[in-house]
Amino acid sequence: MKINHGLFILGLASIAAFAPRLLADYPIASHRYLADPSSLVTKDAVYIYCSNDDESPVEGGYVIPNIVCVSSADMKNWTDHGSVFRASESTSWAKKTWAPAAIERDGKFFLYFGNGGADIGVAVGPGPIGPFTDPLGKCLINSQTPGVLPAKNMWLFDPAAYLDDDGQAYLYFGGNGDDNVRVVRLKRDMISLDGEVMKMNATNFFEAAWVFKRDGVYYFSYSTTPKARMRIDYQTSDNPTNGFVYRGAVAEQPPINNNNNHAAQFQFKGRWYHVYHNRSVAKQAGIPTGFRRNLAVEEFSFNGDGSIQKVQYTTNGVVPIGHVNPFVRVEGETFNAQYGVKTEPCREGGMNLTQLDNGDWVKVAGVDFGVKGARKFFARVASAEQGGSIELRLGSLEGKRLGACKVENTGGWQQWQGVFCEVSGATGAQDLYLKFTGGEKPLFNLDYWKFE
Ligand code: FUB
Repeated sequence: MKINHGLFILGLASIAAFAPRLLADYPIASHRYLADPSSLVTKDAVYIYCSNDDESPVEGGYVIPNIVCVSSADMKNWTDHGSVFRASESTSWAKKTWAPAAIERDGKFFLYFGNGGADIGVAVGPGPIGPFTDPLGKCLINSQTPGVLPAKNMWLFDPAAYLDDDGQAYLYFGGNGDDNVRVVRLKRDMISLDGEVMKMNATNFFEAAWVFKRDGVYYFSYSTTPKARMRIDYQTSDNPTNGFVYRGAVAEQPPINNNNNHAAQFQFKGRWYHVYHNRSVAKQAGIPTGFRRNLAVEEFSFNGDGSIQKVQYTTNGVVPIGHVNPFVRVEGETFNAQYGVKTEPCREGGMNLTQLDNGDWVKVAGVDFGVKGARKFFARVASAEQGGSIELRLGSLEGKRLGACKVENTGGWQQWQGVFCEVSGATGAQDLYLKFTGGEKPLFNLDYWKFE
């Protein structure tokens, strides 16, 4: 079933009374089901690592066999990097990759994940989107790891990695009980433990451990128990492994969730964000929402005493903190909102848009055409069917038409060719809509586009 998030976001007055509250940037990466977000901030982008709910049965539990990464440079448009680590292909011991967390050290990127709630693994790669491999051939932490036990009904999952200013790295994890928080020092190689696992606790601790530091203070955030309404609460300390004091809520249970809650807070280009999951996409699709979560993001700030001003779930989302340059290659799988599209690995590298039918579209927010504007549009496309057109519009699906680019059969869904068309009328910063039109059959795939 195709879900119209754009119309959802733009608002359908007639159904608004019955629809969930209409929120922008809510969801992000709305074309797929992703959960348990954690962040890794680089100079130019934030990478969000997620449990892949697309690959769990709709009503069969959290299978989650792989980790998906999405990234953004402007907090409005998100690029789908697809699956970056699949347990069955890259390990001999894990089947699941729940709630991953990533960290960079010495030019390498490390991904920690729960093999369900049983043990925790680590993968390593040369860049934020991998390729990631299993350096140990076994888990990093299980219940036999010194210091993990004794524990009552502990879930051994939800790792959060933190690299301190003094060069010491820590891994936090655990679940299901106030006394079930654990932390361990990591050696510089990031794939071996430095000493025993240490015990921590947190009031109403359920899951979703996350750590960041601000002004010398360590913030430990987590999901509270169902009894405590599965909020994201936090505690702070001036020490990374002990002395934490409960400080209250970072965020209440998100709208359209009513189930487990998982979030991360991060600073990017001077602003603080809270990325989380809820169940708005599944709800709108009318499917069971339990195992089909989606991503969303809000901005938040701090009080003068360092306490967190509780996240407000807004109706207009986060503000853009950058523009898209249309005169360099822009990936098809980079967008702010969409209708009907899917992504898949592209034979030429990265991902491409696929399953484009007549009427499907993507919106790319804040495309800056400058004063001179654009005269030509280029797209890299492939089609095993009749092709179609890419119609370019500004501001809305019915907004100013810049031109349309014809796509023909290229001989296969991964047989890529470039197409050009003349365009006019685009200057300044605008929301760009790529509307895919044609006949009844699937039209074509789109790898990337750019203007000249
Ligand atoms: O996605 C599987 C589990 O659900 C995570 O590990 C928990 O944090 C909860 O979100």
